[in-house]
Amino acid sequence: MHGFQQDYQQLRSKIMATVEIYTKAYCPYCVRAKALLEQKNVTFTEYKIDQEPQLRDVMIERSKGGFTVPQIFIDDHHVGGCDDLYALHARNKLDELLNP
Ligand SMILES: N[C@@H](CCC(=O)N[C@@H](CS)C(=O)NCC(=O)O)C(=O)O
Repeated sequence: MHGFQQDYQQLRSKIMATVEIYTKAYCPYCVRAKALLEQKNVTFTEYKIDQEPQLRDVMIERSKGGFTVPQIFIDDHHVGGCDDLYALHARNKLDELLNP
């Protein structure tokens, strides 16, 4: 990575929340959740539990039993699934979580 790109990423990671999403392929709810994050220009880490099955246990543990995908975390706070993400957005609460 070039110097300015690295500076940009470091600055961005200080400003923006850390967003993590557990997904699997052929999951319309995952596509929908990622579309909203992308629309908001959010950089996120995606854990593909079908490609790395051991991550499924981590997901269930972190989401206190949530076994459907997606499971979304913002700054380690468990948001829930796709519907929960859109519900936050509808209540204008998502931006404040994304830009703490
Ligand atoms: N209300 C949930 C629905 C999520 C859901 O039903 N996901 C499906 C895949 S698209 C799922 O995980 N089904 C159970 C499974 O595949 O084990 C949400 O908004 O995230």
